Amino acid sequence: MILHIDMDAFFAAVEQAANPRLKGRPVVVCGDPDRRGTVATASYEARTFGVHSGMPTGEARRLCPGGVFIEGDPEKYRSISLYLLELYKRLTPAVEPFSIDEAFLDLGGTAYGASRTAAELAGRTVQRWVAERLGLSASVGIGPNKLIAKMAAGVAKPQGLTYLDEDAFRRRWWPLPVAELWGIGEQTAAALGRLGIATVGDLAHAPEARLAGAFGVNGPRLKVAAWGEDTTPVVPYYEGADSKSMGHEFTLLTDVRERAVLEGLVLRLADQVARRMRREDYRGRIVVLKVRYADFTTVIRQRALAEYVDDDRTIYRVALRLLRENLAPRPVRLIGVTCGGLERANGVEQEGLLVADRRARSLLRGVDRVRDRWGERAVLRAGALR
Ligand code: TTP
Ligand code: MG
Repeated sequence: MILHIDMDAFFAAVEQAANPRLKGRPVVVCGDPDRRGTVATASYEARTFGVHSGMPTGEARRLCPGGVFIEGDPEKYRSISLYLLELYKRLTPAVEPFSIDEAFLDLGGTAYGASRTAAELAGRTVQRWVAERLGLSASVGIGPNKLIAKMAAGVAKPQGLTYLDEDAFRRRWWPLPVAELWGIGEQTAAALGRLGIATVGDLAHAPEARLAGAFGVNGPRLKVAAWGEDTTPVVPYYEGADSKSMGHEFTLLTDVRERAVLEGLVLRLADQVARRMRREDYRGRIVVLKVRYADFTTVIRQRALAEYVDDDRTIYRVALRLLRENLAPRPVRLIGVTCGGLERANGVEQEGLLVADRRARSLLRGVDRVRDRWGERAVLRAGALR
């Protein structure tokens, strides 16, 4: 029994809780309200005017001239996010932070995991705590795995509490466009459309070989998701630090706030970590990003993967996402990438790889050979040169 908790209109709700005069009013939280920038989030009152995350602030002002525009305060939202995790830990130690306002809880092994009723009680309890202590509202999804719990949380927002089993998941999503499935972006949806796969149900019944031909190893995985199946575990945030891990970090000569530079560094660090894992014959499934700001506050964020990896691209992609989700617009003095949850690869290449992956593997082997012979800097990805 997995719970997914997603705060409603998080940044805007925090502002409304802090200032009662904003309750019930359209509130728009953005970067700098006077300059060009985008909307971080809008209260549900502002959403009725069509305002949404990612929209240019100027457009939001036109749609909602009576709105209250507030400059966001990331430090404040992060500290509330940490407080929320502490609340969740009262239900189970197995709490995996997923984003600034989302977390997965594994209720297995607690009394709350015993039945649907018990899990719903846990969900309502969290909602009550969040309301009483912070004046915020949360939506809760409950399901047999992370995928279903995550998607259930979005069913009835705000203040929703939704339980779905696999059958209910299929009944609800099979008629809907594939883009509604968690993890399917615009490009994947378009590529599926070209294969004649329009709905989640189409995807569930698509021939595996066709999907593999178009998407490599990810093809069959998409199909599994369409059935509401997901075996990725909830990884408590304290794990990964304890289990074996390999990481590299880099202290900058001068404090840096340019994203492109930081992203280039993340690529280089991911490359170093992956290279060392291959050399020492390890694979890992937890990617950890560490950022230390010029004022020495340090942020550590991690994400668990569905499978064990040892390639720089996967580690980079995950670390980059963590960076983009968590980086505050402040100068950075140190950045680090670690891969945790390591296990021995035992020299075995991953099985069942399709053509695209086999080519990527042989590229990696080639790079490793060049470096063994000519040194670590003999070949680099272009992005790491920034
Ligand atoms: P979300 O959970 O996606 O959105 P939300 O909590 O505001 O609203 P909902 O009720 O639909 O869950 O994101 C959480 C916070 O992350 C959000 O309050 C602001 C921030 N955010 C951005 O800064 N930019 C973005 O593009 C998005 C999507 C979110
Ligand atoms: Mg939210």
